[in-house]
Amino acid sequence: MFFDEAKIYVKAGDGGNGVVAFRREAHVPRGGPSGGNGGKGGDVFLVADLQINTLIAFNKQIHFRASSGDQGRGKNQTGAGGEDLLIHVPVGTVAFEAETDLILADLVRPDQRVLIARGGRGGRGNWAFKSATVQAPRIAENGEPGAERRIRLELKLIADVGIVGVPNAGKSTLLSVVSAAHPKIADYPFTTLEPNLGTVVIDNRDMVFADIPGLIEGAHTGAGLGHTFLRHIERTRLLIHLLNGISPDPVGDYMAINQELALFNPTLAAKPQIVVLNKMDLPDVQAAWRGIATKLRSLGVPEPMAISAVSREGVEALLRRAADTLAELPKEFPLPDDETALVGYGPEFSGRSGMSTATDKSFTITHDVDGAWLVQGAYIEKIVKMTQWEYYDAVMRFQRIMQALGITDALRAKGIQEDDTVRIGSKELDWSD
Ligand SMILES: Nc1nc2c(ncn2[C@@H]2O[C@H](COP(=O)(O)OP(=O)(O)OP(=O)(O)O)[C@@H](O)[C@H]2O)c(=O)[nH]1
Ligand SMILES: [Mg+2]
Repeated sequence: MFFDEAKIYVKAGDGGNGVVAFRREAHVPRGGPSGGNGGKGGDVFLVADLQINTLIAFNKQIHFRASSGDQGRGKNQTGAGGEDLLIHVPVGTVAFEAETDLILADLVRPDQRVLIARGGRGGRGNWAFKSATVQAPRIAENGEPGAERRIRLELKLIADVGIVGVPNAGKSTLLSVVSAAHPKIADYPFTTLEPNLGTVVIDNRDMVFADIPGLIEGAHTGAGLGHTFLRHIERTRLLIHLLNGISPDPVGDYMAINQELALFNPTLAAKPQIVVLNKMDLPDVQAAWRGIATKLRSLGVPEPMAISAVSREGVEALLRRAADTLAELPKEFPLPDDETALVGYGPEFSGRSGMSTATDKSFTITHDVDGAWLVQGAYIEKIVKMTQWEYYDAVMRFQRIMQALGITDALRAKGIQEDDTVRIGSKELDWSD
């Protein structure tokens, strides 16, 4: 089994709590505030690792948590930061946010690192709350919770050229004669159960070939093995469409496979193809070649080729043509410049809540089952977690934030009464004007 999909849960470290402390100095009855900030929570990264070939490890472990920051200390010392967590994945892994299916990271380069969940910042200690008017603040913040999210990992092979065709066309045989790969070869269909990769060198140019399991009609709906693997071809820049010379109808096969590619994903059908008839060492195939070539040309194939993977006749010309074609094609996957690129490339990711911590200040007000007021919103729920309720100043600050976000007015507008219960996240408050 080729493990090319996995779902994981990641949680970045929470920030450490800030503390309330005061300097004690001889002869000074009460020193200034000295409570330090909490340390930052550890981040979670995905790292592309050449040593790993499949996502099989994520069958066993699916929860990943980075460690939290330490709490602040007296003498205005910041707590130690939590350790970052590196999750090693194969090169070629694409990470999606499970809920939205948005691409978070496309790990195409060895050792590429992508931040997928940011650790919470440390809560501020009372030293940080000192101001001209507040000389001895009795307030500190809890650490900000680390981001958490569910992620779907998908492994897509990274190859320049995909060899596609019906079962038994000789795809694995071709790979075995042009590269050092040793795929299994046999004259029954679906010999190849997982894609095989091989590096091919011609005229000092190298390219990576992928031999894909045989495709049959209905592949796009899951028939045969094909559909699991069709997505791997999405990343190739060129296809070698290999026809089985001894098939009763190689041209019919050719059309059927193209149909499957198009039905799976139109961009697959639009990929450039080199169409090649295989098994030319057999007299019957040689006899049929002219007619097949004519039909292919009439279907719009510019220069159909013929080879024998076994005798290697025509193989070198095929490789040369593949290398020439690749040289003309744009490199399809632009890479981020920065090795430690942040999650996602597009503007749709900036400020997404799963990635960093909650920034969305919108809220809703409903009634909970027991009639209590229920205020929900990512940002205010985060503030609840970061408030140290035992300090009066902290409670006052929380109320100012409620006011600033418009939650207080919204509750009044909805008719909240003295002593009503308001629930926000894990906190219950008694309303009082
Ligand atoms: N005569 C002849 N036989 C070939 C040639 N290429 C492959 N074969 C034979 O065709 C059969 C299928 O070859 P494979 O390379 O396993 O075919 P495949 O396309 O990888 O097949 P699947 O993995 O099942 O999709 C084997 O018996 C090969 O020996 C060729 O050029 N000439
Ligand atoms: Mg094969």
